[in-house]
Amino acid sequence: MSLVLYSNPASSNAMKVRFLLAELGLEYEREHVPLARPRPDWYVEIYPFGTIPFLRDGDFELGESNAILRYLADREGRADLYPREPRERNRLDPLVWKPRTACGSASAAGRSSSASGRGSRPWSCLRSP
Ligand SMILES: N[C@@H](CCC(=O)N[C@@H](CS)C(=O)NCC(=O)O)C(=O)O
Repeated sequence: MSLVLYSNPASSNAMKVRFLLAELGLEYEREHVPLARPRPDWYVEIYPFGTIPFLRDGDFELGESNAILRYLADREGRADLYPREPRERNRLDPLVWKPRTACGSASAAGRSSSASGRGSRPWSCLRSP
């Protein structure tokens, strides 16, 4: 099998990737990586950053959950999930990469939030661990 996901059931970052793999209907092998630090030598050898998840696709290797999501959507030609047109794509990117920054900067600037604790921006309630 060409796709191997290095993952842990407790990892929300790995879960995002598992959700997308399911949505895409892709079969893959799952390699368990313990959450405890330090990470096992065998894992650090293949992925020196040691974070979870990590993807192997044949001889191509990729870390960082958001990069993996983008790669898989592109690989499968799913422009409905990750657009190819630059303006559409870049309208989506901040939602993938920046929600934590948006929350943080709103609170750092002392701006008030609504009663629900959410800011005024639609993405300010999102989390990308
Ligand atoms: N930015 C990375 C974060 C990966 C990450 O922090 N993964 C967690 C598991 S969800 C982890 O490895 N945490 C344990 C640690 O860093 O020791 C990504 O999105 O893949």
